[in-house]
Amino acid sequence: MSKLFLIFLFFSVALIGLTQNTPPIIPLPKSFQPMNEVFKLKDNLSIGVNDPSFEKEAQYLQKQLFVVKSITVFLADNESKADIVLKKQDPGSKIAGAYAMKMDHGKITISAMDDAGIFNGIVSLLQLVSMSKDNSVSCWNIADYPLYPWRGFMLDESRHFFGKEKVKQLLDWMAFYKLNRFHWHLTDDPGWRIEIKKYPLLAYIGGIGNHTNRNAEAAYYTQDDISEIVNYAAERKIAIIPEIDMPGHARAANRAYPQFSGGGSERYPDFTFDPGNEKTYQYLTDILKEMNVLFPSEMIHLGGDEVHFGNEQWNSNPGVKALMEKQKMSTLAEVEKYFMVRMADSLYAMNDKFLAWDEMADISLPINKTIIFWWRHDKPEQLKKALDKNYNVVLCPRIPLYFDFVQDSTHVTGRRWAGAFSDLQGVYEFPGKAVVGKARQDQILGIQANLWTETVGTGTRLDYLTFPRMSALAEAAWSEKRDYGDFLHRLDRQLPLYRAENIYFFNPFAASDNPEPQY
Ligand code: TNX
Repeated sequence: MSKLFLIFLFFSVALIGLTQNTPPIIPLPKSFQPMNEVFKLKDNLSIGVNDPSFEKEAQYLQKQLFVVKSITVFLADNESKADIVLKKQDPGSKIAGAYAMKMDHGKITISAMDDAGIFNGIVSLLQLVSMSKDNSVSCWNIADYPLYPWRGFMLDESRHFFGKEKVKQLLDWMAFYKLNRFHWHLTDDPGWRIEIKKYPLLAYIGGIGNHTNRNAEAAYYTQDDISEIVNYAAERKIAIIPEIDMPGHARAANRAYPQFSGGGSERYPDFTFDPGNEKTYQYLTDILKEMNVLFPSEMIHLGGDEVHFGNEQWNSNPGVKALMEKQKMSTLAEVEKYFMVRMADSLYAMNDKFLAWDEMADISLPINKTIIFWWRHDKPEQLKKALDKNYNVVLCPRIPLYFDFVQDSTHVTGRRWAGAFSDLQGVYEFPGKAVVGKARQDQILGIQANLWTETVGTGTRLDYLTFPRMSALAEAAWSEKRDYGDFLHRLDRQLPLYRAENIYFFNPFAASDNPEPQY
């Protein structure tokens, strides 16, 4: 960065500092008003609820006040005398997750009609608390609701496995930023990361290896681990959506159970499951049944991407040939569709929604049980197709929402697309005006960033690619009105929180602070 630019940055940040009248909260609330008072946080304050359904949220707040500030408050049995009240009451918006917060020196009241709303209010309060000095919390009156119901983050743990503690830390930060969907990419070519009781070799053998070391010791989540993480996420109002990628990206599974492998090409041997073997459908459905038990979100992502990478051998597979004849199919693309429709039916039969990458916009399925993820930023026609077919869509285009792409022109490890990458401002301003026309807006469930991990072998690098872009993602998903300068100012104030947690983040104000880590 040039000196001149730094001087410019310094003065613009200083200027914003002088005129700053937004609360130190990311994502920025819809409307707010400074109260010019402080609420003094101290031991022996009490939290009350006017509805027993908010007791879990009261406990969460109690616990976090202790974690963040070592302050012990208690739960009151009478809300009328409590200092902090969680109230079932119309917050002024009917949107799910809406809340209002009123604060003065003697009392804080968070009101909402649903527990997600109460939780969102608690998170705003906790951000103010984290920013407070001497436990004097600045008071704001806030009325707030999210722009999108789907505010997602995806982690690929097949390419590299990070484990329970890292995932919990990510869930903590997601909650801090009001992100509410964790998409967990648990299977792919390098490794299968979830225990399936009926097919134990998936974890024992499929779990061996990763993208950089094919002999790495088996790494996977047991079903107990999964339940622990699902509960941890639920406490933070985050739904977990697991992904079992099929019919392609299936090499790890195929190493464990080669009898269901059928496909591949010279470059990608054993890349797909065998759509020409009737038993494959039962096998995969059995796996999905266990997933359905483990994940209460009632939706499973079945991938469906990049099948053409390695389905060449379907041409010579006798089972596939027989299937094509029987079903009167003439192309491999039809076989792919046939396979996915059958697997989607398995999910529908369990009352789960079918989620898939944008390749699957080509098939026609019940629109209220299907969600399409638009990822190919270079194929806007695929997004248009999904919308024209009336599907609900999550937007996660590579540029700017793939976090394995670099975020700064000087970075060398990580992806680019014809030179383009995913910088903080690009994430912040997404989707902008042009991506989706007004008429189709209500089919957009939300936005999601995807962290693929071919180039992410350590927690340090995971941090670096995630922070601070996760904060920009959060504001893009929550707040309709955006002001990048004001956002940067609020972000700057949060950097000490990253440091306090030993997060190795990219510092957009002083890139040399933390050099780019390699793999
Ligand atoms: C494409 S996104 C993929 C992933 C890779 C990613 C790397 C998608 C549906 N498929 O398998 O990890 O690019 O950026």
